[in-house]
Amino acid sequence: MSDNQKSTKKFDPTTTISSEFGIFGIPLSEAESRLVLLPVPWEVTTSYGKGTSNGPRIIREASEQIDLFDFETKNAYEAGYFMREISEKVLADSQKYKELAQKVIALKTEQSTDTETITKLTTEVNAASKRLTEWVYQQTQEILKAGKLFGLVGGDHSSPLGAIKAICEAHSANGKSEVGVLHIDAHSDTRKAYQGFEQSHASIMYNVMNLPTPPKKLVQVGIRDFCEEEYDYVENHASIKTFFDIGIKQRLLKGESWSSVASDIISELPQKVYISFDIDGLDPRYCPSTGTPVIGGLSTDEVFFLFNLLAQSGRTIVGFDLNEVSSGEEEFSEWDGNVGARILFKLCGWTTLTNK
Ligand SMILES: [Mn+2]
Repeated sequence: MSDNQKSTKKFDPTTTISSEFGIFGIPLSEAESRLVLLPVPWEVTTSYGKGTSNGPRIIREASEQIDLFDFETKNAYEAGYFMREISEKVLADSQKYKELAQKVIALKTEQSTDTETITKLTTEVNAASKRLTEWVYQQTQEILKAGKLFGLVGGDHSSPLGAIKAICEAHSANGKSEVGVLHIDAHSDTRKAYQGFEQSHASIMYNVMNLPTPPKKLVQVGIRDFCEEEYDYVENHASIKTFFDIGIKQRLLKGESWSSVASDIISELPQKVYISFDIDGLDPRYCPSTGTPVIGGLSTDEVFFLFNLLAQSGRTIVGFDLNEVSSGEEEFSEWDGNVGARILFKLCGWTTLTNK
């Protein structure tokens, strides 16, 4: 590369990368960056396992080891990716209301007759979740209004509801959203409420489909853990197409290619796509500390192939979230953070490239 070409870059990754800089070691401010990441360290309604509120922190720490040049997305990072500060207030509220939610779960498990306490605590947790969703909604609107591309790093899977709301509204005509949600997950997440919590991680896609301006389409991939009510809901909803994990595996095991399956997935999506990526959609070997791991699932190769094909199809990624990356009981899990950071980097790259 000539000196002339180099000087057009916003920064030189070979000389300026340092851990004192931002996510992926990119030394740019929010104003200088094309894409802004909103960390949401929230895990109030997680039912099993903990540590998802550490997701943004462990991903950020692991992100420093990633080589910026990428075989698929090349120099997309030069546009700049910036992660906002992890909010201490959100983290403190998450801890506070998670304790209340745990009390509710414990009382219900022991079949307590103290319905007054259960109702009171449940109401408090639901109100806290609503405030979080409103905060995420406002933050997302602010980032979009500044002309930035948007990504969210959770937190449990309830954390992006406000972001999906803002993005569906931002891309709508006559009150109808043009956005399709590509939802990668082990779980359908279409419960009306879970354990009494209206904004549970297990209800995110039910809540998304019941927004005032819902997405045009919901395409679920890798789903392998759901109840009968959820099965009936997705199978009978005109705007939902679910690629169950077992259905995908049957096709692959009979000799069909992933390329063919991935094409079918993409063909269900409209031009504008929001990706909601629950890390547990992957085989648990990629996310051993996630709260609700389920056998089966996708490989990172399959997911990266799907992203690439989505971009090649000419569709635009209008935003994304990555959620349920967890440290488990520990403060840090290098492997979970490492996989999360690599997926986040691909999401940032393809979002940037599909918005040129
Ligand atoms: Mn989920």
